Amino acid sequence: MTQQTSMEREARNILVQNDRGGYTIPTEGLYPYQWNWDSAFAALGFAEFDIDRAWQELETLFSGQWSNGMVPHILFHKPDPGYYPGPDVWGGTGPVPSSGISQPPIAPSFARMIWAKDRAAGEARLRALYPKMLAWVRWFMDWRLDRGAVCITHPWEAGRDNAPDWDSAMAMIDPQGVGDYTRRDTGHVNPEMRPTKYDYDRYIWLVQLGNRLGWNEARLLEENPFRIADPTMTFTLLRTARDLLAIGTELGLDTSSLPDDIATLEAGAETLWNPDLRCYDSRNAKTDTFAGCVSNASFLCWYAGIARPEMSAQLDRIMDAAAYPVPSHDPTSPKFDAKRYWRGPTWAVMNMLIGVGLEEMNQSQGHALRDATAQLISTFGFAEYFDPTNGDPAGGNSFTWTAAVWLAWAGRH
Ligand code: 9WN
Repeated sequence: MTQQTSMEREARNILVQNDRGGYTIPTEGLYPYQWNWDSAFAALGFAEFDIDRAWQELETLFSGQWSNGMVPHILFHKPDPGYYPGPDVWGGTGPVPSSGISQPPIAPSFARMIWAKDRAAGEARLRALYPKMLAWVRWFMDWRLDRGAVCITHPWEAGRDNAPDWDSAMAMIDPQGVGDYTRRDTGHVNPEMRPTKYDYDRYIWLVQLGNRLGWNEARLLEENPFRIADPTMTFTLLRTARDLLAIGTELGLDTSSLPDDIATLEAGAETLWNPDLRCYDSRNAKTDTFAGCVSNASFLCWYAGIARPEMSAQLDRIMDAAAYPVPSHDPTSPKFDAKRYWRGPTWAVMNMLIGVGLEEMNQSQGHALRDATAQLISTFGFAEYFDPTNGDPAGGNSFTWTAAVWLAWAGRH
């Protein structure tokens, strides 16, 4: 009990210390701006002790929405030399200096969770956010579908930067002319825990391409060689569409597009089913080939309201194979790397999304996953991510989303 109380205090302090006035940075130094899906977690964490601040986080995120509906993955509210690539490299075209890509659309689903804690006073704020959230869904549906599944156009868009899912597509990019640049991330954390230079050259090359094309989605569709239908985006957008339908129905708002969107995304999710792997997988939309990766994103199916016995069996296998589940990549795969970011480490945020889905669908592993995540954070701290073989904390520390996961989910038994 005492331990829980001190953990809770520490988690709140992390959110308060990372608060930059209306938005929360993921961690001091490494990530000095507002990130899209990190902010959704921050909002949920704040909702446990400062509901006004929770809504404000989401409102600030949507203040950066572009006129085409896209909500950027980074909002550069105040310049900071500690992060590369900054606003000048991106050349975002929205109302706030920003990147030119999006991130997993979890904010609308989290807005619904926050509303559940603030029904009366929160209604007006949710009503104001609703058309913006709907426009974001429209942008994905208009520009990012492949056979109904949602595609990313940059590895950073899925939030799983160097996942093995993208390896073959990354190998098709020749980052010629990318020029010299200085990474900042490797000055903040151990380079062995970060993506390689091979990856970074391609990340920056893709940013330069988007900037050159003015982030015009029609032109990017033709010219960008990187287009992957991904379970992170597909499952989170499907859930968001379901949550917006529920919100809109209850508040008497326009929901007319959502039933069709949900049917499209449900069909799209099935195009990510890899029968050989017996798992949801990433699919290269340019070549229509599977990556062959059991990742933590594969297990977001329940979060999207989809259950399959094969996925329960996969999760049992993966939970047995890792001391601290859920690893971002299958520990039995030769590409597994326990410390390198999205190629093996366990992320509390993904555990929460997976666990919430499991619990809502009454799957038995939900409880075990919540307990394992609580044990991981209480033993090893509020790290960015963890080595799944021994729990070693890795990446940045005093991390906003890990603190938020504690407050909103893992620390609540
Ligand atoms: C690029 C902020 C973000 C997360 C991502 C995570 C990492 C950025 C980076 O940090 O990505 O967007 O520079 O490595 O992969 O999921 O949102 O915490």
